[in-house]
Amino acid sequence: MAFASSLLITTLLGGVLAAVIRAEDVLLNPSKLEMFVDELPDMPRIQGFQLVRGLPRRRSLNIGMYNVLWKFHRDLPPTPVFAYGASRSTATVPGPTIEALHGVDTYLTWLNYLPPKHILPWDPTIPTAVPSDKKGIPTVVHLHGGIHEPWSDGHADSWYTSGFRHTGPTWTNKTYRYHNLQQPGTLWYHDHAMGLTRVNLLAGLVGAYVIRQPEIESPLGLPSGDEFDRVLVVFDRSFRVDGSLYMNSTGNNPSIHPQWQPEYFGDAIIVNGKAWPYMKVRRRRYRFRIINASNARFFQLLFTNGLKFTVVASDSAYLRRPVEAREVLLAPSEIADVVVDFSKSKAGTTVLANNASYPYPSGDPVNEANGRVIKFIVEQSPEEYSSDTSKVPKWLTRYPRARLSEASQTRYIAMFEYTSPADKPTHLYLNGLPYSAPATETPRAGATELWYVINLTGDNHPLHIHLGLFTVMDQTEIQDGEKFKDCMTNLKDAVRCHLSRHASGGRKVAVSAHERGWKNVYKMMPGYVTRVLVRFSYIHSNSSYPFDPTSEPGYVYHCHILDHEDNNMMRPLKLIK
Ligand SMILES: *[C@@H]1O[C@H](CO)[C@@H](O)[C@H](O)[C@H]1NC(C)=O
Ligand SMILES: *[C@@H]1O[C@H](CO)[C@@H](O)[C@H](O)[C@H]1NC(C)=O
Ligand SMILES: *[C@@H]1O[C@H](CO)[C@@H](O)[C@H](O)[C@H]1NC(C)=O
Ligand SMILES: *[C@@H]1O[C@H](CO)[C@@H](O)[C@H](O)[C@H]1NC(C)=O
Ligand SMILES: *[C@@H]1O[C@H](CO)[C@@H](O)[C@H](O)[C@H]1NC(C)=O
Ligand SMILES: CC(=O)N[C@H]1CO[C@H](CO)[C@@H](O)[C@@H]1O
Ligand SMILES: [Cu+2]
Repeated sequence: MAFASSLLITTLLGGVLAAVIRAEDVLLNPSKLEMFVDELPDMPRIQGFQLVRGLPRRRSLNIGMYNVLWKFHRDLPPTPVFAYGASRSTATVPGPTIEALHGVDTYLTWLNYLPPKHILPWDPTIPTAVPSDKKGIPTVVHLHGGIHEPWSDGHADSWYTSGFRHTGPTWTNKTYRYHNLQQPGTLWYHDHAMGLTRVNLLAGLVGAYVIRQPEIESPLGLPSGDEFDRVLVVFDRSFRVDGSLYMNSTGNNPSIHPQWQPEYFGDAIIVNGKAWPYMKVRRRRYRFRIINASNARFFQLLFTNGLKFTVVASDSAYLRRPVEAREVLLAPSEIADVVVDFSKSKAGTTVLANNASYPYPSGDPVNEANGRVIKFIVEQSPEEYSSDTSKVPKWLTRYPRARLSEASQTRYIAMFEYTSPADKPTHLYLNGLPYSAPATETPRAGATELWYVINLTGDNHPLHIHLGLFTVMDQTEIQDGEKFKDCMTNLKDAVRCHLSRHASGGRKVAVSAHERGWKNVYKMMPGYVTRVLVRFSYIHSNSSYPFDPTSEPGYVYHCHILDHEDNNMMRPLKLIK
């Protein structure tokens, strides 16, 4: 009897608590958060190498994933997040910046210390990693832009839960080896677990990784050192008034997918873990490596006072020559590596603004909240300018260009969105195939291939190819899209549909000058065919990889809108000898 009544009390209390939680389940109005009150943090830096008698040598690192509290804004209560860190007490959102040295291995053991239950709603009806006893949060880390063996690539099915208690079907190694033999540049690491990528990143599992090669980079004279070479990790988030992260837990087709929605957009713009921060800068040049770590939000970045960007690299590779731009459009996961010269700023402050509609390009225009990113307060003392010895050189790198004549294989990749009878998206496929269908993209190691990416949806999809780098050749409007779609619905064969419809006779849209170099993500315009030349060997030396890229479990390629990637806009990529 006593037991029964305490159960009753517990149930009643539970009901009261549930009511309280529901009352608190109120979205925070972003206008309640004053902008530019938190200073931009610099994330902890961890060296990916060690010095032994003055010489750089390989280093083994352990980085954990922890459930901690993080302050996103002065006036927002601490937010439960998942954060990477060398320890629980030093874990941050984004995680520490790992600084690797070209030619020196970094061995990394990514340890999952996460609790049994997720802090965000997820959806078991899309292909998702679920441990057999349903306890623990599957995670696996992908180093985006990294060139390494499949077993170090963070394959979506190589997930594991806390203490490696449960592991996914293709999991093999606790420790990953990053060779760092590729061209110097900016990479980032983030979670890639099957069907959970969007929620694991939303919870905070992102961080930057920089490969430096002083013998090549120092002579360039770009702004350098901890103070003037800074990583900016940008993403959008929504919060409840209690500080917790808000993600809608009702799907847009709840009878099919109870939780999944096609795109997550947050109201607040977060840079290095702070909502609309400010940064005090000197009257001189800075280098910013801007990483777009949003789930789905594009950013069209521009300075309110007309200050220009000089783009020196995009994604993980330097351009041939710097390109000046007033605006930089970044899709999720794209990286703009830019120099900004604040000595050119007449005003004492300038705001980096965002002007990308969402979804991009046909959605809502930006508003007061998501149209602002970060404020720069420019120090007034003029002497600082004269002490700036950095420069932007005329030439940066001369990596061999991709040549069409080298392409040994042509592939067609059609992007396709499926909808419910009520015309709400249910899932997206590449070439009409789910992720689980056997690999159809099987490039030879060392090969260069020409891919026609045919976007038959209304959205711009940032395509990311693991291992390979590509250059964008051209983008041509599809003139007979509806016929193409009908053909794909019937035949599910992009090659036959493309060849039978002559889908490439339309208007061409130029690729921006700063996006003509080597990339690992690019925006596939809706209703266009984008041709990319993909290289499966090093771009700086044109030499093959010093490891076996054909081993299991292979790689993947996917849309980098995480909500799409999780619901089947991902395919295996299996290299062959
Ligand atoms: C990881 O696993 C692969 C395949 O099982 C093996 O060849 C490799 O040596 C392992 N690497 C490490 C660092 O343990
Ligand atoms: C959550 O998504 C559902 C389905 O699209 C929608 O009806 C509802 O208004 C959304 N809730 C909020 C708070 O945006
Ligand atoms: C970030 O990427 C998302 C997804 O591709 C994109 O929608 C958004 O515009 C990008 N934002 C920036 C600032 O580049
Ligand atoms: C922002 O975008 C809108 C619509 O594309 C355009 O009309 C406007 O001129 C842009 N504003 C700036 C400052 O570029
Ligand atoms: C790169 O290597 C491929 C294959 O060996 C060769 O066909 C091509 O000409 C090389 N390209 C350059 C720019 O050296
Ligand atoms: C060629 C093509 O498929 N274009 C499509 C692009 O997206 C719009 C909006 O969904 C469609 O109406 C077009 O058919
Ligand atoms: Cu997409």
